[in-house]
Amino acid sequence: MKNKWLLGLSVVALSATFLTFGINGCSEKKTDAPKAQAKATAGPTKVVALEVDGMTCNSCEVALKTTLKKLDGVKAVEASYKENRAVVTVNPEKVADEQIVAAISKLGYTAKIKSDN
Ligand SMILES: [Cu+2]
Repeated sequence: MKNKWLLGLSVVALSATFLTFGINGCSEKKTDAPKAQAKATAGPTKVVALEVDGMTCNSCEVALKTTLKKLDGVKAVEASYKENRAVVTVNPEKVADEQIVAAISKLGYTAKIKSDN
């Protein structure tokens, strides 16, 4: 019967649609924990703790780390989207807290300094 054949065809088409929508680039899970950056840079060291809103996945953490590490004076960056925070180790003679906040804001996240020292 022709109707049965058509029904089978639409089931196949429907399955293909679900498969396509199942792929979501921003929800991928990686298991590697943030490693402490042991980059030896001369000069004084200061740790800046920030509250960061807007990160939703590992890609957001990577984007934040990559951007901040490009700043001169940033020695190490740790970020957690689950805890909405970032910890940045800097040379305070080279980079100001405000520059870190500004760089994070440029990415589209909201950053607030937790500790001032
Ligand atoms: Cu993301």
